Amino acid sequence: MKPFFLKTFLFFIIISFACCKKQASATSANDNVKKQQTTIFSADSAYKYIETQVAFGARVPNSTAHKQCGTFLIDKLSQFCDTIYIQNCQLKAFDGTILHAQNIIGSFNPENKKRILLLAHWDSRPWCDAESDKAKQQTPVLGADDGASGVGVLLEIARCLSIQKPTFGIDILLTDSEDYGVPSWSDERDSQSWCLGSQYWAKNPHVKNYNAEFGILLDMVGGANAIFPIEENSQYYAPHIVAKVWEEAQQLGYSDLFVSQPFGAITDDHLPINEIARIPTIDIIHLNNQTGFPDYWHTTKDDMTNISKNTLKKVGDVVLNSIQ
Ligand code: AHN
Ligand code: ZN
Repeated sequence: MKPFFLKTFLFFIIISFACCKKQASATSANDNVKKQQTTIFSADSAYKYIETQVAFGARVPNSTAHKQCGTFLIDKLSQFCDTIYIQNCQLKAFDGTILHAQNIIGSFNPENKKRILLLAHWDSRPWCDAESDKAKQQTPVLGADDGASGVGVLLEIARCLSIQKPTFGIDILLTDSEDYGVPSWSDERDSQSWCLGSQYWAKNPHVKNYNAEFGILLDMVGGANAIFPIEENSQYYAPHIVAKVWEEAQQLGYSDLFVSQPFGAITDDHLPINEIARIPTIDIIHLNNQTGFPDYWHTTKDDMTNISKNTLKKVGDVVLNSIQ
């Protein structure tokens, strides 16, 4: 009896070990698959982040929608990043209005000296001054593309990075009060009236002596018919980053969007980052040689109907691949 018991006992021990081992290896294989799959940039997810921002209404500084959207963005970035910095400031607009502004920064590996900066503006413009119909000009811009699209792509990138942690530092800077520049009906032309939040950040970075190897600004990156030619200030200040990003796009087969043609120089958030913070920074922005900015730009038509998941996916892939 005894040897039989021993044999049965040993048999079960061996069988259970074999089962455990099999189970363990199956689990780890699953984990790998899951990890690879979940770090893929999801255009559906980016689209939802844009939809949520737009649902608050126009995010004009000092408005309720602006405040509510700020809370949403802080909440999302806190979910994905290692550290969050909130930079509250009062900025004076060209017309003397005091804007209660908020730059929001989410960081990965905040202690790492090697850093990359990704940015987009989250405010929307107080006036549809590109409308020909005067009655519509006082309406604020909903900014599905102009504001929400860049932020939506960056939130989705943050989600990807929270799953597959980068080995270096990444900062996601959501700038405020980019779009409070002098309206087109005014005779005044003041380039300093734009990009107030990024001007403030460049003079007062969230971390003392902040530096990054390079920066990428996303502005109007969701349009269905978007193309991204090479913006001239980007080429002037950061030619090596332009080359790297457009090359990455070509390798991914996205040269239909990332066209290797120069376009004029644009005043945008990358200017203070280049000129004041001295971080070589490019602007990925929807520009067209024939029409300039998209036709819905600074009009009541800048809503979700223009947003294309196809464009979001391509921009997301290019940026994610350019920072790896
Ligand atoms: C100017 O019109 C001077 N700059 C355009 C920057 C901008 C506004 N991007 C989106 N909205
Ligand atoms: Zn704008």
